Amino acid sequence: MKLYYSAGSCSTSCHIILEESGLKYEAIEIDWDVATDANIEVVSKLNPLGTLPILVTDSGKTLDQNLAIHTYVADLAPHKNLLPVVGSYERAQAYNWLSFVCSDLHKSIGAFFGISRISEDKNVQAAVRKNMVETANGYLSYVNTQLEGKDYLMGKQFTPADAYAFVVLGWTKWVELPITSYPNIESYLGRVASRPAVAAVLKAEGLV
Ligand SMILES: N[C@@H](CCC(=O)N[C@@H](CS)C(=O)NCC(=O)O)C(=O)O
Repeated sequence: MKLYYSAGSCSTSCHIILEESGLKYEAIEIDWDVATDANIEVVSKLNPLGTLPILVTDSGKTLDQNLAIHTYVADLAPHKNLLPVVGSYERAQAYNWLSFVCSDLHKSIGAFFGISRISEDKNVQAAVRKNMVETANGYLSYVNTQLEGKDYLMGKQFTPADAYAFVVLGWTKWVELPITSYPNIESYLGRVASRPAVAAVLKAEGLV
């Protein structure tokens, strides 16, 4: 399998789950900071949406959505228990978390990166940011409460939602969104970062 990723973006979470799975894979970096025509061509050939992650399976088929890549990889390594058994309530709960991270958390915190594209007017940007901060804090407060007394979002089991939440919550420092009033999130980020597979990916992507 091949994973196309850009360092520190949501695709890092797929990199983490591949590493956690113990499966053989190749990680190929696309550096958007030096987005060359060649980079853009590679990505858009594989995914007309032009976004990462992109997973190319051993038979040459592609997946380009985080949720699909996470569940596909987890199911290829059932002995790693990255997802609860099919048909269980816990399996649905793991999807519930994954969907929350994908549709709510990612979109609210990721939106900060695009503020300057909304308007060049600094007053408009400030007003937009104020609104985004309120929305993001609502989600951060929810996650903080949900993590009370737990190691991971599902409790004891580390699942793809944790890999994804870890990456997205990590963006808060890049977009200057303080999380000091969310102690459960802070300790969670430390716990996830200390997993060997996560530490290996952060190193491989040059993030530590
Ligand atoms: N719907 C996709 C979204 C993926 C996504 O937003 N990728 C971002 C990185 S975090 C990206 O490639 N952005 C580049 C761009 O939009 O130009 C998913 O859930 O996987």
